[in-house]
Amino acid sequence: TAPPLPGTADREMLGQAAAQVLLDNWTGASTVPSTSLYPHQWSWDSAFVAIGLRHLSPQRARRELETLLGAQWADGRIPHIVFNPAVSHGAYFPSPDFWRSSTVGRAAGAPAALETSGIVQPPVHALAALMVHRSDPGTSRRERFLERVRPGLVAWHEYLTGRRDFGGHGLAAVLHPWETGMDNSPCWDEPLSRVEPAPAGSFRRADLSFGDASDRPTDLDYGRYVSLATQYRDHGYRDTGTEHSFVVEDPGFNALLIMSEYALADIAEELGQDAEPHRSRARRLTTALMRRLWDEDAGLFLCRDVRTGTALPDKSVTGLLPLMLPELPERTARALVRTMTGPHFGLGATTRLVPSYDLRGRAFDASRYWRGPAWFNINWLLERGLRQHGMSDQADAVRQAVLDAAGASDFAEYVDPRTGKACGTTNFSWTAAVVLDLLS
Ligand code: 9WN
Repeated sequence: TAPPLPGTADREMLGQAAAQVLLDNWTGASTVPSTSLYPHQWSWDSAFVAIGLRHLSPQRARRELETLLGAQWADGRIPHIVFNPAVSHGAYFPSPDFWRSSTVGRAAGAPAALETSGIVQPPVHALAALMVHRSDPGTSRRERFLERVRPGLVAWHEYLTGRRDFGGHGLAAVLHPWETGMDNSPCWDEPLSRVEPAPAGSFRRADLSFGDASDRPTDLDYGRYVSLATQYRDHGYRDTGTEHSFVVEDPGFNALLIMSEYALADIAEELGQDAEPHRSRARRLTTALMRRLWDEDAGLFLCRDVRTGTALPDKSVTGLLPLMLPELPERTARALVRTMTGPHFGLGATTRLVPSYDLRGRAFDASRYWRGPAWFNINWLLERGLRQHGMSDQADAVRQAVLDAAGASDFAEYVDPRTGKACGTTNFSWTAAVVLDLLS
């Protein structure tokens, strides 16, 4: 049965307001996550944006993804930021003069003609490309959209499952907390504690000009982020032949890779090519995820520190994201739902949106970024996960909560999971994008 949604008028107003956010944040070739805090193109943001934008303009959604792929490096990596040359360097830190992709990154295959960061973000792109194609298959076929994006997406997955398999068990590893998209998750506290922070005076945080410092990562976190990025850059962004200080297998990152690998299978099929290699890789990755990161006692997937070979005990929402996987054992899916609705994440009891971190965890903080607040893209993914495993009542409730909280918070970047209070910036692109998708 259809879930109750806001009345038609509310629905229409919410949809119009969400559309306005995406129109305002469009730069002509792509969308910024926020005109103030994040004035460039971000990798996984663009994938979520394209998923929402396809309901407004499939043509813009295709463009969004193609602009991002236009900044892909020759080694297959899709950089986490593509810088807009028209924006001043002072507007965001770290800026192009920190990353130096077009000079230092050349040996690793960075483009010469534009500036990017040198690290990556979660691979939501093939999933987004497939969804964008399906929203307007006629024009997409005429424009050969899938033919054009497929080689880049395949190279991206080759990079992640090849050079980034630092653990040697088939999973992609990340080299920086920014690569997980969940920058200051408490899961990274322990591996980060071994990283010598860059001195406080050696960089200037632009983010603090736009937001409340208590909603953002700390200066100590930033010192370590800068130090890790500097090390990677000073090694020419090489993955091999150098020691990395932070190497982590993240279940959410890998679950998105698997979802995107299934999407590559569907894309191959659509193009009359062999889908089986993608399906079998998705299955192999699912098996590796189960073997390496599932924790029966914790009732969710845990991150793994590849350097020490140990599981990181904090319970983060990243460990619930594999719920999306179609070939996850049903027993595991049921355990994840129990964890999500139990005291650690409180869904349906103390929270209507899934928080980013354990409500009972040692580091829970209801307003600080990825240490507790609920994020809209993550709840959109979990809504799909619940539906995937037949939990349509819970999925409907999450959908309704996303719509309510996004509308009431002016499309906040994230919200206090217990009160819905807006945190971070507002008019945030992926919040508007997932609203458009859930309304359609
Ligand atoms: C660093 C753009 C990005 C998101 C990340 C979120 C935040 C950047 C920052 O903003 O990270 O990449 O400056 O804090 O953590 O998930 O992609 O919205």
